Amino acid sequence: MTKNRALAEWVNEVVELTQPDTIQWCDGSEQEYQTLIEEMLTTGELVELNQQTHPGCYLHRSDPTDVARTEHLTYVCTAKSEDAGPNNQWMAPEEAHAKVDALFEGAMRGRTLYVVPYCMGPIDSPFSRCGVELTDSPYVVANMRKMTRMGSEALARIERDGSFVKGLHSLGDLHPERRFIMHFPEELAIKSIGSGYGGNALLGKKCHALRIASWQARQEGWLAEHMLIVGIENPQGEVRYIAAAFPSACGKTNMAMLIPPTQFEGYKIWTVGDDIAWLHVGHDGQLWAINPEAGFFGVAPGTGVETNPNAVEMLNRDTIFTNVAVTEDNQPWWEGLSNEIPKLDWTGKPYDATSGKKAAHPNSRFTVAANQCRSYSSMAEADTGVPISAIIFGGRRKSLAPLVYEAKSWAHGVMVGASVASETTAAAVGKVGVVRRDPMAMKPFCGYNFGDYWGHWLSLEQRAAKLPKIFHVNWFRQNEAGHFLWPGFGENLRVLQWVLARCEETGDAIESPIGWLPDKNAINTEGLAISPNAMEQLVSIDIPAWQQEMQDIAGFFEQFNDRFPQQLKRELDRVMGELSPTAKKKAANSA
Ligand code: SAT
Ligand code: MN
Repeated sequence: MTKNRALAEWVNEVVELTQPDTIQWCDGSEQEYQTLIEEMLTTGELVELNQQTHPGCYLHRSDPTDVARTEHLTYVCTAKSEDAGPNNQWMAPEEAHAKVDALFEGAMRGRTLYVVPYCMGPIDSPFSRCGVELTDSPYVVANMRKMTRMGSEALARIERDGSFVKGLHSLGDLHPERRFIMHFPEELAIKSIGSGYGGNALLGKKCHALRIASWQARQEGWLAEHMLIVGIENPQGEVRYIAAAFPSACGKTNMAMLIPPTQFEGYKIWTVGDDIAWLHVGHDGQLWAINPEAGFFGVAPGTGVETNPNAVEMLNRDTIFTNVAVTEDNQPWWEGLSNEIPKLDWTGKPYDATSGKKAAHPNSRFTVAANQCRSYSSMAEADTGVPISAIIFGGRRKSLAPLVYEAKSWAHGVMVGASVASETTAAAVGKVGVVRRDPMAMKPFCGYNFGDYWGHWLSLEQRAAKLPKIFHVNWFRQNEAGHFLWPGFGENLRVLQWVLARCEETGDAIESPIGWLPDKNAINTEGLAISPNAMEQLVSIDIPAWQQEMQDIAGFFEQFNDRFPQQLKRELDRVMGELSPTAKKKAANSA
């Protein structure tokens, strides 16, 4: 089945352990995909949607206890616990292997074991990395085919390179008490059992392309980040690329597919990726990014013709929906798509609109090949990746964080990224809307100690001559009445325009202790119904609140002890000093 000895031996070991009835080596062909779909239609794992309006579209209703990532069951298993850091749950590798292997024992009896070779990134790019997922879920195989370059070509590359990440997955009995997502970065291995949900089960995504890859990236001198990549073409035809990190379900897919406001004639947006970026230092000293994925696993609710018309259009065919509702005529439906009242809710029961419950699960998803998106960039397939002009960090914050500000230096930018906080969303199990620190939007995804990770970020300055500028944005600021101050969506291009102007040393800015804020009229608000008062609120800072915030950040950093880089400590002290008037006065007196 393969010339690669390590792969053949590992498959044999897994077969012995899990006892599947059949083994299927996946080639990634259309025919193979169609056969899988037909099998799942027979077993009920998929139901057919309206094939007239949505050809090739199917719905998967997951187990109701298996609808999001389970961070409390996700572990990083390094030999030393300090290497996983306080940002991860840790288990000793032997213990973790023993624990999950006991659950894998005989787990595939009566099932098929699918061998899924995949490549993260363009098949011939030197930046791409391969993996093999062994799974007993045909839903996972079908999703991996949309999300990655899966099949024969990936296997050929594995046989050429000789290396791959080993991912073992089984649905197990789907019981939350027997659900674990274990990462062994030192062995380049993943073992996941008891869940069929995207981030837990499509192992190429968060498990490989973020947790394992971030570890590999540190060793090899690059970065694996939770970032979208978008190209902005101006009327002169010049394209600049931005990479932006936001926590899950904060609108990365919408931003990656943004439609320019009507006033921005001649502007075009090119989608390179919506979730993950792998960044390398090029020979020219710039950061170059590839999107390791080949598809979108996006949040359905809130995706509508107003918020993301490109997405709505791409979802009209060849899409796998998970946990959405369906209409009277069997079309997929979710909150924010239309005013129609759906017939069935996400569990398949008749929907009662008076119940006050949502019809689609708030974390319901679509899986679709990236090339179905009208704005998909041809550069997404380029082996070199795209050069990054700016890095943006953002969170969901009702208050405090201004619409946008620019870090004063690379090291300051790393501190800004390290102190990102956001209100939690439905993408992970747990309470929604609580503020938590989510450094670089990587809290659930960094495969090693954040202290070391920030040190690695800082070290790029020695290795890259032309690093991008770093910014922080907050699209989610609210006024006292709880209304969003900024319209968001396509209008965010107005902010990106200032960001790019800053990169070209043209945008007007005012220095503040937390960074450079846009000058009063620096953001183009032409044609936008926004009051000068709201705009003022959006680009100003509340000093006492920021002093409190910096105290909080300092407290958060304390847990990283001696792994916390001194350079970040100096940045923190500098910002705190600038925020404190007494410190300023003292400095002035001594000058
Ligand atoms: O973890 S998933 O990839 O399923 C979704 C997300 O949290 O971004
Ligand atoms: Mn994500």
